[in-house]
Amino acid sequence: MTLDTIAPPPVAVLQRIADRAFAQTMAVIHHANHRPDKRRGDPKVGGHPASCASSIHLLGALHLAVREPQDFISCKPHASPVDHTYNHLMQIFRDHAANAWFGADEAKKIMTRLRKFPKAGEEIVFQSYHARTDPDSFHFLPTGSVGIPQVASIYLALAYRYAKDHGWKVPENAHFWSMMGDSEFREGSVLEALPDVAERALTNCTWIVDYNRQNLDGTRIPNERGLQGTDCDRMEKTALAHGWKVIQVRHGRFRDELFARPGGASLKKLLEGGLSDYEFQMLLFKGDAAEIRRHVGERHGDVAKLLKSLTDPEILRAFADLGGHCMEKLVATFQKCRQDDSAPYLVIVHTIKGYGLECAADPSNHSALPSEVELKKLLQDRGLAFDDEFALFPETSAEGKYLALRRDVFRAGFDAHEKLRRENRADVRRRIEKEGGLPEMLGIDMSLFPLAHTQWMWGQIAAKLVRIGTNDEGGPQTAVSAKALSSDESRWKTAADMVLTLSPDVGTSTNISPGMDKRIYGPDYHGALEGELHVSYKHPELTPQDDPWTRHIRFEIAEANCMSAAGALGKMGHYVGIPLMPMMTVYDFFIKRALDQLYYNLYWGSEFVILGTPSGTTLSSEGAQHSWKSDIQIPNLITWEPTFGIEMDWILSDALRRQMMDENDGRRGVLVRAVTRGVQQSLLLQHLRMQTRSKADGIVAVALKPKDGGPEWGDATDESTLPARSDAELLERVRHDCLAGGYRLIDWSGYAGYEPGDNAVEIVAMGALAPEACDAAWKLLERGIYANVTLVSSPELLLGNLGEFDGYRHLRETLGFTGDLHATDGAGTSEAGLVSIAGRRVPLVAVCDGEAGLLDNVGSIIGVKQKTLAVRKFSKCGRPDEVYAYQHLDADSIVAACGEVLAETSLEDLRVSPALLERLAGRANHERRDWRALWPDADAHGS
Ligand SMILES: Cc1ncc(C[n+]2csc(CCOP(=O)(O)OP(=O)(O)O)c2C)c(N)n1
Repeated sequence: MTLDTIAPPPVAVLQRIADRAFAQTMAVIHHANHRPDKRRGDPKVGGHPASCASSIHLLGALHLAVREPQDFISCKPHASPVDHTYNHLMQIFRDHAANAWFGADEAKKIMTRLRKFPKAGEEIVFQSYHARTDPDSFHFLPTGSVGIPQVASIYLALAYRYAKDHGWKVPENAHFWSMMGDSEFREGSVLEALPDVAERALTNCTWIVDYNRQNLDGTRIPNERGLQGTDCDRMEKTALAHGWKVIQVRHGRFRDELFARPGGASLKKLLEGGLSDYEFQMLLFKGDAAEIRRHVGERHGDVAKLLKSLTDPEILRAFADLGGHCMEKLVATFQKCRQDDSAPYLVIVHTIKGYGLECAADPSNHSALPSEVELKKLLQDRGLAFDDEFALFPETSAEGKYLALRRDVFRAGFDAHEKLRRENRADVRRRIEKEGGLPEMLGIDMSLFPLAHTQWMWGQIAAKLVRIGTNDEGGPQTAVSAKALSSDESRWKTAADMVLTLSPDVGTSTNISPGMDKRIYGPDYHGALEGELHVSYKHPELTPQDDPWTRHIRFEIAEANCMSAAGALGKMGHYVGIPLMPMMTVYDFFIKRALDQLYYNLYWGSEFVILGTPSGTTLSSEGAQHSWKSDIQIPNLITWEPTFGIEMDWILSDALRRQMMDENDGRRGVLVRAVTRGVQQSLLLQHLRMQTRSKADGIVAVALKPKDGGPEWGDATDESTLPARSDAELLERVRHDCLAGGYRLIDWSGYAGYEPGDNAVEIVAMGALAPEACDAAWKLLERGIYANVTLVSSPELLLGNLGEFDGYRHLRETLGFTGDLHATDGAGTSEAGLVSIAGRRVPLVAVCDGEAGLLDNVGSIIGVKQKTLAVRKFSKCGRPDEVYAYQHLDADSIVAACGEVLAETSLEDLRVSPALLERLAGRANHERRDWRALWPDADAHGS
């Protein structure tokens, strides 16, 4: 059974189904607000009946007649109960865990669980707004934050097209429907996306505005004089100017009838802009025919005549007869949008907020709830009992038969979709296995680049991935297509095929030009004039094409659009089994422009990489306005900040491997921050080789040569005379540590004279400030202070949400950060006979080019004194060293901070009672209540 074979039912059948859906939607909301376990002081529940009511018919037309299984829907958050109700009537609630459809009885119970916390036996609930966990989430985009899902939806259309143009199998004929409120249409994100849809020829997208002229705060009162028209006209003009086609569904059939009578044309004119929205709303709300006659008659004589010929109820009916409640017109309109693929469509559907409810058109109806009496009547009028309010239509009724057909089509569509998804995913795995599995790194050769920055390295990696991915696609010869693949490179083939880059107009300035050159993806609407006119320049050629060798999607300065696109492209693994890996490159400072979109992507479970570059005050020449970096901690996000080029390779290779192997649970979104300040790459191995654990086994204490600034320590061995393990071995160790969140770059343990608790301090640094931290360590050594330097590669893994999951194991165990009290000189006996031992912990200084919160909790995790140097004021233009000094992030400031924490780390006296000494010596046995028994798991992480 396919949709083509189902004859559309008479409109009356659709209308009756919508009618029942209306009453049941109200019942869903009623349940949410009348739970027996409600307690005084609980937050309000709500559920937005009026907002649902205005959408009931337009969503009905979509669900019952026009939508097909391969389509996607996004919906204004407050109408989600309407969708659930139609899906209930069609019986398409799915048990995701059991991989089965819920039966009618269970579905009825689920309908009572809107906004309920899942409990044993009642695990399946509905979130307030569409969520992935809902039993009817198939092809529904999550929502909550208005203005975002509809944008995600258009980029999902783009992702489908991209996958198809690149040879992947995607469902045919998908349409992307988004419904939104009229106030929502004012969101900047929506307006930002408007031009992109027609420009990218996404003609399978339809946006529907529920034009009810109200929002949360009340009746919307647009200034028609200022806008030179009503708000729906503004919307229409805006969309037309951006290449959309627009349909306004203004009038119902009764109005059409009146328009055909004498004076009807004037009535139509009056209802299409002759009244302000505010006037219309107030007259509608007042519901007084005499008032309408008077108000209209004063200004529109010919309409007055027509109104005079109508009875009072007819006048009221005419006023309320908006097209948004006419199933017939809505179905016809949406079908047209689906069939016409010459442009995206904006459909402005004129509706009444609270339609069919006592609160209709009431300015204060946004959160108004119908009383139990009203609900009972709504149910009763539709033949539903209050205690079986979610009853389905009888199977033998026209409605029941039609709904059963839709159910079968949707269930079969779901199964077919799942099958395709699984096959695609298996195909990707099979290809990767056949290629020999994924290597641990891409192996960028940096030997000719002793001074490199992480942004440069990103460019190298992007170019290599594009080269590998497009190697067998044919296409133009460019810098990235010249070389044949090595055997290791060939193992990346399928994974690299999934990679594409995108950027809001900062691709060339963030070093990814080679991958962009002649590889811009987009509708191929005019040829490359460079060739035709024989012009040449040192710049990537940017005319878009839809060929399989394209790999970059270019955006205007539209960070939010680009972020939404990254999210949508990164959902292809989940939806279609094609794990595209969008890598978005953006100035880190401007990520916050798209923070809500980033949050949405993560909530949605999308897989993507964001390269935030350049980042921090290290972008010193841009100074004052570009310099800040925030501590972004959102579930499902992992943040990285590499220092050395090789780390960028490890990190991106790991991210790509995890995505291909589906091993990125809890870290599907990857944010990597890079900089444009060159760092001597030799710093890494130079310091690694010095560590005692990098030397041959059995070395207990070594010393530095005096010329290196280290104090001479008796007959300890000069470290430079001791060979270190192989570079490959050292780098492999650091790779592991780097991918776990951080590694020790300078580590004095095992050095003669190193005495934690006395002359030792830990410096924890991140990214571009590594050279400053190293400088500070060497300066401190001249004063006899041993400062270890640890580089944080991922604040998230080491100290953030992901670190917290395993009790910061890497920090505590692998890197050995502890709050241990190290005994020093100064033991004694007090008058009370207590023996005292003095000790100190090793204090630490954290230093980061960004908000202090990025590294501010190391001390509290391990329990030692910490001072954090961070960006605490607006910056200035200058050289990096000048700006670092201004921000107190330079080596001298780090030295001073180390001195401060050492001074402030007080000598702690440990008073030991003779009784404890007795017990410790095993000479006394004393049963005591141990507090650990109260939290048996508290010690599990070594705390
Ligand atoms: C970004 C964002 N801002 C504010 C809200 C709170 N909010 C939810 S619905 C709403 C009003 C919606 O009005 P409109 O778009 O006209 O839809 P209606 O419910 O009136 O049909 C507001 C302010 C939100 N969910 N998301």
